[in-house]
Amino acid sequence: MLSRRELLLLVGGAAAGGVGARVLGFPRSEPTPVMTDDFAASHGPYGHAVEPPRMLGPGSLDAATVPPPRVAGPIARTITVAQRPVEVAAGQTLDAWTFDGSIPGPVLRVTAGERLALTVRNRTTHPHNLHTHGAHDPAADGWEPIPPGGEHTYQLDPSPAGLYPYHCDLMPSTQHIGRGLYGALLVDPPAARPAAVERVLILGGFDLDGDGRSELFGWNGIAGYFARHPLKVPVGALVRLHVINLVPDEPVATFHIHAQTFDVFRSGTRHTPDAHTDVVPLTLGERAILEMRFPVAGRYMFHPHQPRMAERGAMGWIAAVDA
Ligand SMILES: [Cu+2]
Repeated sequence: MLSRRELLLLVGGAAAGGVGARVLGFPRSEPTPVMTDDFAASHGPYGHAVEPPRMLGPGSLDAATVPPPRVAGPIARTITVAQRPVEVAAGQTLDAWTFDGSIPGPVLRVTAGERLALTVRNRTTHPHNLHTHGAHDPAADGWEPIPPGGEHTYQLDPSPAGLYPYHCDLMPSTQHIGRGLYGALLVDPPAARPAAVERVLILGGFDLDGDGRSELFGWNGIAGYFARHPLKVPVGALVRLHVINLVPDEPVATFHIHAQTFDVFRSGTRHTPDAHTDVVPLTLGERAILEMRFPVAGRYMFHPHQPRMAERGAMGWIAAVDA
C-alpha cells in the first residue's frame, strides 16, 4: 500500500507533468454547496458536500493523524520546505507550500525540557521559517526568514507540557499558513499522561482562487476526508484528541461532536480539565486536548459548528468499533 506521501507525490507529479499546477476554481461568489434531493439520494441523509481525492483511502492520513510514540530523551529532526501542488479535495488542487511534502507537516513529539534540534531546509524560491508556539529560547523562536536554498537549526527545549502549533511565521500569514506551512508539536509531561488512543486533528482552510478567503476546509489537509473515511476508535477506550485551529482567514472555529461530551484541557498545559462540553471554540493558533470515551458502538459526527466550514469539507465521523 502506498504511503500518504507517495500518494501525494503521485498526485503532484501527475499535475506537474500533465496539466500543470492548475488551481481549480471554487470562487467565493459561488453559493455554499447545497444538499439537493439528488445529492441526498446518492450520499444518503448524512452525506457530505465535498469529496476527498479518490486516490486516498482508509489510513492515507495516518502520518498526520496518528502521533509518533512518546520519546523520553532528546530529538533531532530535519524538515524540508517544498512547493508542490496538493489535491486537497477531489479535483481541487492547491499550489501548496509544505513541510516535508504534505499538509500538515509531520507531527513533532518531545518530552518537556528535552532538546528538540530542528533543522529546516528551505527548498523553495520564497523565504520561509518555522516558528513554534510555547516557551523556548527566543533565539530559536523562528521568526527570522530562511532564504531560498538556506537552512537553519533551531535548538529548542520546549515547555511547558502541552499541545502547540508550529507554522511559517512570514507575512502574509494568510498565504504562508493558508498554503499549508503548519503542523503540531506535542510536548509530553515527564510523567506520561494516562494511556489513550491518541489522534491529531488540525483544521485548515484552502484558498483555491487566491482571493484571500478559504473556499474549502479540512482536517489534516484534506477536505471531506473524515466524512468518507471515519476515524476509527475502539468502543470504551480513552480517546485523546489533539485539536488545533489553523484556518487563517476566519476569526474562530469550533470543534463539536455529536452524541458525546468531552473533557477540555486548553492548550494541554494543565492536568485537570478546564471544561466539560461538546463544543469548544478555538481562535487561530488556539488548540485543546479533548478526552472522551465512546461506550456505544456507532458513528459520531464531528465538525466545526460554523456551517460554512462544515458544509465545505470539515464534516467528519468518528466510528466507535468493537475491538
Ligand atoms: Cu512561509
